[in-house]
Amino acid sequence: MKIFSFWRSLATYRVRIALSLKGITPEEVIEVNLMKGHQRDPKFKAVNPMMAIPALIDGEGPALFESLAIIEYLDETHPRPPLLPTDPKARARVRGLAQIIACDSHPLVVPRVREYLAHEYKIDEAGVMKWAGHWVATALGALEEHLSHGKETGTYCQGDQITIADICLASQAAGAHFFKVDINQYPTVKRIVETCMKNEAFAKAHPLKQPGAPAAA
Ligand SMILES: N[C@@H](CCC(=O)N[C@@H](CS)C(=O)NCC(=O)O)C(=O)O
Repeated sequence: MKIFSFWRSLATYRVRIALSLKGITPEEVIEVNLMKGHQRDPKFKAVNPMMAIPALIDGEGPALFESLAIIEYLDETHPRPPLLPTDPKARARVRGLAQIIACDSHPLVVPRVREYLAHEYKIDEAGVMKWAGHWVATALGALEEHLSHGKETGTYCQGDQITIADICLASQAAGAHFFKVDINQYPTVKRIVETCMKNEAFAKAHPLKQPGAPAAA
């Protein structure tokens, strides 16, 4: 298995957590340096035409793309431990929580969007940070509502089982750190993330634990 990765990538962080939980170590980690624009290199564009990481190649390929699709592939091919509950309503809630993060919030703060705001609309760094912080905080507010009021919430987002929702929540917390959003405003989110981070699979996959990461960011 090969993964295209970069320390700061929140979407790749999600896949790294899933790999760790499943006990899978990819034979090759190929760095795509997002800070140097390497996602736009023709060689990588041939792997993922969206010019985004993660991408994962298992065996002969083809390259898989989109973190949630990759995580579900890993869950289907390596069923233990399961990352989705069995009950249909619980599965829908877990996917919904995950999609608030991966589909509603994260796409608004990725490098291509921040760079577009800066280059096309001449928004300065503080303005871009404000934009990103706004969308990260909006999702965290919705997640806090769901998690603090939902009777399905337990040790983790859905009862006492680690699911795709927890994986995404950990990535959202890392994004909150990068974009200076205070996670203390979201006590249930904070509690669940802190519980997740006690698990080695989450801790060792963290962006700041990856090769090339700065000591703090
Ligand atoms: N929805 C995608 C997001 C992929 C994505 O945008 N990844 C970011 C890094 S977290 C990226 O490679 N961005 C490149 C760019 O924006 O230029 C997923 O969940 O995999």
